[in-house]
Amino acid sequence: MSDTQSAPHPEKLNYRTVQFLTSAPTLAECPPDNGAEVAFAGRSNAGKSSAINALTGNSKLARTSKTPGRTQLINFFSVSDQQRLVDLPGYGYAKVARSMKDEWQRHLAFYLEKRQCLRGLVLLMDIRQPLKEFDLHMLTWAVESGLPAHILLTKADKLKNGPANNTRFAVEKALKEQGLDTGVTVQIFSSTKKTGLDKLERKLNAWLALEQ
Ligand SMILES: Nc1nc2c(ncn2[C@@H]2O[C@H](COP(=O)(O)OP(=O)(O)OP(=O)(O)O)[C@@H](O)[C@H]2O)c(=O)[nH]1
Ligand SMILES: [Mg+2]
Repeated sequence: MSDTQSAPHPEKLNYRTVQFLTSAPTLAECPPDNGAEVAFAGRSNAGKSSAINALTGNSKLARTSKTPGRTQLINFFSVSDQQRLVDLPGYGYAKVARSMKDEWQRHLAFYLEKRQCLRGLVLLMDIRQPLKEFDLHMLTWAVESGLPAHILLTKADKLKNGPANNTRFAVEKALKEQGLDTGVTVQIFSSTKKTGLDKLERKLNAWLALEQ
């Protein structure tokens, strides 16, 4: 898969000192649109908040839950005063009222389309259920918008190495076949076992580099 254009040796950022910045219910309430930002998106329960916690080594930073739909606001975390991680509300949560669902998706779409400082999208999918309808929708949007995307096949601890790798190959193949592989990379990930954390960090370092 083609990798994204980025500085050859981007600065290694320290994710251990990441702090919660703010929660925004709408685009208007997001922090100033400057510097560089990477958003974590994915279906409800895919493990977005857990991935941010694993990355930062802070299990209490982003709220996780067994109840899907825990993250309902756009949550911002600062890596530095010019670099942020964003925990987006999960999509596909069936138990909230239709009107509320539409409302979130509207804000999500607004954020994705209007945010100038957005450098890349980390798209999380449960390795046991990859490439669902909304994942494809997000990827299509990212590819068409020229926004690089990095797929985390999460909860890889639920599978043995062989099946996990086979899923990764199958996902890469499916993306290629659907013309969704431009600027898109795929990796295996587990927040519980910390699998693939170094790879994710390298991707974030490249995307968040300020001299791009
Ligand atoms: N086994 C395993 N469970 C995980 C992993 N990552 C997350 N989980 C579990 O999956 C559930 C959902 O995780 P969250 O991180 O809250 O998911 P989310 O994508 O932020 O969900 P929403 O905020 O609802 O969109 C929790 O019960 C987590 O403990 C993982 O790597 N392995
Ligand atoms: Mg969450």
